[in-house]
Amino acid sequence: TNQHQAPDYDAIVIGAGFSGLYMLHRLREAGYSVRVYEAADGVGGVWYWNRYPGARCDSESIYYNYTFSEELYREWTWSSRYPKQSEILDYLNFVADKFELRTDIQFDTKIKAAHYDETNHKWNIETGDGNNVSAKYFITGVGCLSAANIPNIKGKDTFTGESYHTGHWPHEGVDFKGKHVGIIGTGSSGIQSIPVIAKEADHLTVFQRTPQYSTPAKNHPYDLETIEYSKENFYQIKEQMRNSPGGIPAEFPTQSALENTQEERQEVFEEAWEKGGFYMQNTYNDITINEDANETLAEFVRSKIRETVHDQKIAEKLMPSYYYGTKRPVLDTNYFETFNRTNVSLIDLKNTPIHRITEKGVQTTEEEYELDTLIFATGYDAMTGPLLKIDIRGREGVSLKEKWGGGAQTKTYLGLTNAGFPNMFMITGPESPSVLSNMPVSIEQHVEWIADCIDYLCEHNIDYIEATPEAENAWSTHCREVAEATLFTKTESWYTGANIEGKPRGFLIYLGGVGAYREKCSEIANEGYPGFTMVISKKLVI
Ligand code: NA7
Repeated sequence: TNQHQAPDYDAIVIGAGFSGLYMLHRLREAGYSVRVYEAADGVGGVWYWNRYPGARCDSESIYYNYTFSEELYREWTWSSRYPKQSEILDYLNFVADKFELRTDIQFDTKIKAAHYDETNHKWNIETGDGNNVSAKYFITGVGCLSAANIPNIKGKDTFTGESYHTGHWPHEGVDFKGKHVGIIGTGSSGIQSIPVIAKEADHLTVFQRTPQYSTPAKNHPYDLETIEYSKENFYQIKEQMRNSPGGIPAEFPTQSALENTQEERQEVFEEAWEKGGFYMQNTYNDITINEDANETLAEFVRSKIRETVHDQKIAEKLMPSYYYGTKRPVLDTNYFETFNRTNVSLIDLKNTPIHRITEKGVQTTEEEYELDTLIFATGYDAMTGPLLKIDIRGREGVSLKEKWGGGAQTKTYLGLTNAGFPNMFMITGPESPSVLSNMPVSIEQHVEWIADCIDYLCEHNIDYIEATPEAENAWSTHCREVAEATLFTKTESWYTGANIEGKPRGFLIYLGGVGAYREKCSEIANEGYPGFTMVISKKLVI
């Protein structure tokens, strides 16, 4: 062979997190040649990068794992209800070892560009180290929350102390002892890390822009019965997760909050509060669609904040007013309690916004706060961010960025494919339900759908498959209609793009639920892929 010719694979996958690992396994088992590229030096994706103190998943452990192999499910035992970052990372390393995945993963390698070559029906891919490879299928497993956002605050590079983003935490950890620490942001990352850092630091200053309806995780070590039950009931749990709205086996409530009296609601909310986790939002069927129903739960959580925080002036600042659940719900361990500590202060940025970052710390419109360490828990350019960081070009050299109008006209077919981008598939793409579901369950469904589609194309000698603009328009419209029937679109959040300065607004998550989405995707596959164009080249296939 010509040694200058770029290596050629059946499929190239970006990312070695939950998505990329299973995609590799699934395609390799079916006999395809696959190459995975990963920017980090190990597997794990978000669980490789998010090593901030207190980092945990808020899906329950026994559901936050793969279910494609019963053997794998039985071999791994989780230690507690909510898995901590290092345990999930251990799990993904265990998976990579068990299925010998590392041999087909190239670590420490970013993908710079992926361009579709219409003549050869190939994707030409350029890696960060300047190498070129090609593949028939191009699959992204880049995650939804992997493009870190450090807001463009005036003077942000002048700070002379240590500074970190929660999603790029140093592997050796950070020592807070004797330090004055500041943290900007009170999303999941901020709220998980604040109680842990407060215990260690000399002083912690929390810069809060929007307060949160955080509710207790009630994390605890698993008892043997729970573990045994989950292993014995593997198939039942798997089925329940796959067909549920959120990817976890939960009963969907059938009652409206407004059908109950105040006393009855109080009892229901108290019970859910005691169970912890996401039980709160699963109390009534109209929490995220009816303003009055929503307010009953919002007020319940505010009353808990009032009870927990001793200083009522601080409690007041910690009370949210947006619709409950329309920003990503947060689970915590002792978050509100932390504001009773004497070494923790809360700065309400709604009253006194950050004026600038200085050499010494953070200056609000009122005061300068001197810090040794400044933490950005400021979130991510969600969903489209990680994809638009790569120069992806489809037919006629049109980039994904141009196609999506910089994000303003993001449209996909099923969140899996794009018109104009033949043989490209997105795992957990925009307009799929993934980021608002138990991720591994959504990921498995995407991976299996993509692998089945590739099998179909090969069996039928099809050169390429591509979503039609009509099918894409219909799916996008459907996504928006489902979202607009809820309260989600009425709140500024990373769901709508509002957290990123200059990012166009849109609602890029399918809210119809995991089970309904699976059915829709399966129906399309079973009917021979309506909504797609499939092209067989005229050359004779012997
Ligand atoms: P989030 O949930 O996006 O939280 C980011 C936080 O940072 C949030 O409180 C923001 O306030 C705040 N923020 C962002 N930009 C600024 C500026 N410029 N000034 C002050 N405060 C700011 O990210 P996380 O990492 O916590 O969680 C990400 C997801 O990971 C989480 O939802 C789970 O799905 C897992 P805002 O609310 O925008 O006013």
